[in-house]
Amino acid sequence: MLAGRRTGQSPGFVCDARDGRIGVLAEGCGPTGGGDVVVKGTDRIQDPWGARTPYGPGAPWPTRTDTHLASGLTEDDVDRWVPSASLLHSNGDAMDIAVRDGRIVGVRGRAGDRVNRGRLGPKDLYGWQANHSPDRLTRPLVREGGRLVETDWDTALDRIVTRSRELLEEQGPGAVGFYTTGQLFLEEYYTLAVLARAGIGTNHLDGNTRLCTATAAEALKQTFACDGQPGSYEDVDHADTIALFGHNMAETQTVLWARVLDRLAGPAPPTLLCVDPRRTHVARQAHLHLDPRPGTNVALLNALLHEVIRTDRIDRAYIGRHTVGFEELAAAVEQCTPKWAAEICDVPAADIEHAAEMLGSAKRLMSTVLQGVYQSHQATAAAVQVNNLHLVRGMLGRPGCGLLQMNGQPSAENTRECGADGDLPGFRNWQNDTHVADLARIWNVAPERIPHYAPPTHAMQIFRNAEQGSLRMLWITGSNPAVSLPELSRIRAILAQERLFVVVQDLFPTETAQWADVVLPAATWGEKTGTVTNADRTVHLSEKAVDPPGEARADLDIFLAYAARMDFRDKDGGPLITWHDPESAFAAWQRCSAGRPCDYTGLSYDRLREAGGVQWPCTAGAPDGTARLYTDGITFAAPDTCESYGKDLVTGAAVEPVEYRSLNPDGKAVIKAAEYLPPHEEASAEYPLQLITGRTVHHFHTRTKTGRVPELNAAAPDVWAELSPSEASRQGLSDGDLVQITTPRGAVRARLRTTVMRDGTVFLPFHYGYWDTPEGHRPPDGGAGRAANETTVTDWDPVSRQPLFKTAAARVTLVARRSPGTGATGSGTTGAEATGTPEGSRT
Ligand SMILES: Nc1nc2c(c(=O)[nH]1)N[C@H]1C(S)=C(S)[C@@H](COP(=O)(O)OP(=O)(O)OC[C@H]3O[C@@H](n4cnc5c(=O)[nH]c(N)nc54)[C@H](O)[C@@H]3O)O[C@H]1N2
Ligand SMILES: Nc1nc2c(c(=O)[nH]1)N[C@H]1C(S)=C(S)[C@@H](COP(=O)(O)OP(=O)(O)OC[C@H]3O[C@@H](n4cnc5c(=O)[nH]c(N)nc54)[C@H](O)[C@@H]3O)O[C@H]1N2
Ligand SMILES: [Mo]
Repeated sequence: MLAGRRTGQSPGFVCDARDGRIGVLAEGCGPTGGGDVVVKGTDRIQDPWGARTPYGPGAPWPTRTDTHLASGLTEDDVDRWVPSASLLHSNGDAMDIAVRDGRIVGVRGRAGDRVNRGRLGPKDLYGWQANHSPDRLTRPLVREGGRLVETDWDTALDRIVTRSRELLEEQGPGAVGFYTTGQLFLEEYYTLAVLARAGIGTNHLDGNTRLCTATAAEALKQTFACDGQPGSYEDVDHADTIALFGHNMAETQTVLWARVLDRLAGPAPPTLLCVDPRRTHVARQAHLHLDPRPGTNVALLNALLHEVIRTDRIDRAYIGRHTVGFEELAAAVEQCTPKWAAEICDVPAADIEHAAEMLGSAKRLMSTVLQGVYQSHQATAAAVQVNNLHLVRGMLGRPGCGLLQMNGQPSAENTRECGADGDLPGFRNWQNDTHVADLARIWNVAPERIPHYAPPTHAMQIFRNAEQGSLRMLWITGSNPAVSLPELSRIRAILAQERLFVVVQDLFPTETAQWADVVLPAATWGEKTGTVTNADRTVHLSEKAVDPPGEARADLDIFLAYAARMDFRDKDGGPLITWHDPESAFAAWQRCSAGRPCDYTGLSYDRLREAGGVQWPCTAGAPDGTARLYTDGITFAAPDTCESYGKDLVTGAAVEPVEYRSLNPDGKAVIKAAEYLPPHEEASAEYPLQLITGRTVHHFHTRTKTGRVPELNAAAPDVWAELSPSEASRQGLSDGDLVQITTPRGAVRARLRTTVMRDGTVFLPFHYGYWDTPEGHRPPDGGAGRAANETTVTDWDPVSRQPLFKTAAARVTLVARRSPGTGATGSGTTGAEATGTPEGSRT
């Protein structure tokens, strides 16, 4: 980054290798690493990553066991430890749940597990307390005379079944839709996919994964013709260069970040590149930080590819053997010089050249990509260019050459592979009749029963159908769209419609539940058994430790009960769904996954209990799982095997099978070029700033869990907005002022924090809804709200259909000056560097 374009100095923070503060060394760990460490009474609020256990390239990551127990208890007081994995991000940290007297009393990281080697992040350590919240839903609710009243399960399920039957009869399956999540278990998604696709026969089933990892999946489908994470977290151990594209890993995958910090603190550390408009913790550790204008990733990546190709830092042998499309890419980026991109991205051309040199000279390059790329108008086009970078450099399938198109939610991978999103189960291709017939055989139904006349409906379209009135029943499981979808006034209006029958299945009376006709109380993590697969394909078994509160039931049990009442049948008149508990559901899924890329046939609950995390594919031939995909060329892209024939990167139109066959007959990786297009909503006189929304380390999404955890809530109790100090003074604002952020959709009020970030950009965390405000579950009538999505736009990437949460034009105005004597911010922590409040002083 260029000095002078940004103002403000850096406050103290525990781990900051580039600034010379490597962080506290863990006891038992010398500077070259090695020792095993046990940490008790860990404070992950002040120090999200914990003490350093440095290690060198190719060495195993040392263990460090993090534990947190309810105050006053020691491990001697624990009756049982129950194996599980984190469900508050996609990292998949393995942990044991401590149980005493039938209650969860804490957690301990599993030192033997491949993912975290014992470490836990802030949400992992404290998040379990949300299970005990006094406002958990304990009985079903139904709407009576406009109000939600408690009822029994029979009544609640009967209402849903009655409505489903009426709609099927009157309008057909297209009247019924399901909106699920990335936070349930594999067994639950698979059951939901079968009941929706073959039971109801609707095409309208998608997850909030549409907002989250749709682009990860789509980028992999574009390049490798199939979903499936190529890389492994172990690539951190081997990489000599690590590049993070729009990924604030320090706050969103804290344990993976601890692994990176440990490499940075050890011998022969990797070189780190960060691409993010904000000066995040990641940016501060980086050897080079590029801070492009929001929404300009494609221009930047094209320039990086231009330089890598121009300087001939490409692996021609790899390109020739394993790819098609290189010449088109070379031609497309020929004019994309660093100077050209510098104008568009407002990043110095010299920095772009420097970055290209880092990427071009890497021997073991690891890249991660997340929401700074995925939640923008050219999401897939940009993510695909990172794939291209790895392909042209031959950086795939070898230790350290990790390509990680990241996931965000804990089980987003399962949503995708089970087909509970806009895909068919087992990465089957909806355009391939043989794949549909195969699925029909497994389910013992006629192929026509499985809708495949068009791609499975994406979530943004499902809500549109509800808005237009063709969709009359929407069953929402494990998501809070009244806070997390864009343009909330519109979402509330859709959910409020009399004609739309809304079912909400959740732990808490959320903002979304307020609009429901039926609310079903669900059990959650620790209260039910199932498997969960993280971002690097690691499968963990998460076992039931305690009973759920009141009458709450596991999501699997709810789906099974509904399917039984609906009496879904196969083509021989037998029950469509033949399983009855998590383990039998897992077995059913194994049959569906057999022979597909995500093959689970070598796994079992017993095997997972014994081995901890195992990466799919896991088969008789690969009983210990598979660290990396594509170790021996490209495997799933053959026309008969592939999940997708690809799409046009500009329009999103699906490529036809014949076209694909002629383009890629040998099933190689497809190199696809994309032309840069400017963001749809550019800054104007009325809305001079660009709004970015995103996350902070202590909260998860709409805070239904983390907002109910004392330590996490206290760390960041209320919404805030971030501006650079120079931008703030240009707008006549100072740290701590109450400001209003306005876009053409709506407005949010927040306390201002000045931080080091791009001028012309404003940042809002999207975590804050209304359930814990005096108004209750909605913003004050006619006034500004506190949910960032009051302001965001209904618009999406044409290829992945992921909404744009990272670019909107906005203005920031003063509501009230900071009152003297109050803290500088009145709010909690932040991803960027705070200039007002030193990190150490907030509690
Ligand atoms: N603490 C915490 N951890 C989480 C979650 C959480 O809610 N809280 N949620 C989980 C989930 S579901 C997800 S999806 C992940 C998300 O994890 P991340 O993607 O790391 O998180 P975000 O804050 O959404 O966005 C990442 C960064 O993108 C940057 N950015 C914005 N616009 C651009 C751009 O145009 N280009 C580039 N290159 N960068 C840009 C932002 O400044 C931000 O720092 O986190 C997971 N982990
Ligand atoms: N402005 C803006 N908006 C965003 C984003 C952004 O960066 N900016 N990011 C987007 C992304 S990446 C994501 S993933 C979404 C997340 O947005 P949401 O999907 O709304 O995420 P949560 O708030 O985690 O909602 C999950 C709900 O499931 C409930 N739940 C938890 N466990 C269980 C369970 O076991 N069973 C059931 N039935 N329910 C359960 C929780 O109580 C909660 O109400 O937000 C998206 N929205
Ligand atoms: Mo996400």
